[in-house]
Amino acid sequence: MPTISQEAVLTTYKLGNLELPNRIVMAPLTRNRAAEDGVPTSLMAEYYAQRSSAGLIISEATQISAQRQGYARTPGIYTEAQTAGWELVTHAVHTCNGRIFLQLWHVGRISHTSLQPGGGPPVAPSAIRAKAQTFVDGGFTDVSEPRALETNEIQEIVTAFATAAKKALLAGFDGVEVHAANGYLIDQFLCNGSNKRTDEYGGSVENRTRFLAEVMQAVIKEVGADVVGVRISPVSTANDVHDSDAGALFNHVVKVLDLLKPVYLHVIEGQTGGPRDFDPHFDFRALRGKFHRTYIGNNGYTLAVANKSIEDGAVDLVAFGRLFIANPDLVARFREDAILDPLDPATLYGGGAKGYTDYPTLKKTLSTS
Ligand code: 8OZ
Repeated sequence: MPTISQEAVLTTYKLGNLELPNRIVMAPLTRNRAAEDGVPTSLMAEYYAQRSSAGLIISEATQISAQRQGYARTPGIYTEAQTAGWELVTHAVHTCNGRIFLQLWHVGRISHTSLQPGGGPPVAPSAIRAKAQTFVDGGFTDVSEPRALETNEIQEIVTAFATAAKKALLAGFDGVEVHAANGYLIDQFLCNGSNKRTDEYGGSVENRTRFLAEVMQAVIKEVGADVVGVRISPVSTANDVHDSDAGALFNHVVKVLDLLKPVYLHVIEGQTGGPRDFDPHFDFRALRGKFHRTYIGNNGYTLAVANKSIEDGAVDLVAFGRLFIANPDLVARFREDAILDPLDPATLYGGGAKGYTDYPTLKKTLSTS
């Protein structure tokens, strides 16, 4: 019998028109196992299907065009071959009664000339190189110096997000998540450490939020608000992004998002991949109160913290990242209050089935021990 403390995450939830069997979300996780040309593989379909007992799966970050790639072997959603590859994934997840959103990604300045079409510089709000690394040809390397986008290039990127959303739904995804977190292009526009523009996309908090608002508006217009979520990371400095007043910035961001009514707001509550304790001056509870649709909390949640946060009304759903890597049956393990397996850091990024589809389920572990 589950104890009281296990119950909240295991209750059902209505997300837009989707009935989620539990409140456990698989967070987006970059694993660098797509084919060379960004085509999702049958191994990826197996990996996601293994995790389909999650209330909702959010796919790994997926580039919306060739210019938007930042790392080797990450998938795309702009060629027919990529769409066909994703169909294998959505079909496998749906066959196992799961639900999956695709995360739409433009890396901006977090890229390397060797990954850019024609070997040119990556693009960014301003020509400021990040103190960050990317993964190319089996190794890590410093990111390249970007060039600043011309004002008249921005609409084409907004449109590319909407086109990618449409392709995602055609490939069978249940919805899309706009990646506005972790120091990638949208976050680079939001934060004044990386955005020094003097046009209508830079300067005031309102101007820096304009690009995100236009992307959300375009994507929602294309596929409908009930199938569009968005992820933000208000205090994370991942990929060298920072703002001099994150409180004022993200209060405005969430106010704007609330008006646009995406189906959920997904928040990394602290440093990405870091511990749950965050800057005490940032009030995530207050942020949550400003958004009136579904709130997904993420970052270092344990089962106990997840249950308490749901019971307290601090979150509706909880996204788990690292725990889903080594525990494909995380939902069953939570139900049983079972042991959780540790992940192998050596096989996180790149490679094949090892450290990807070979983590055992609890049932398998028990039957072979
Ligand atoms: C880890 C390695 C590469 C990319 C993110 C898409 O942080 C990522 C990512 C994570 O959002």
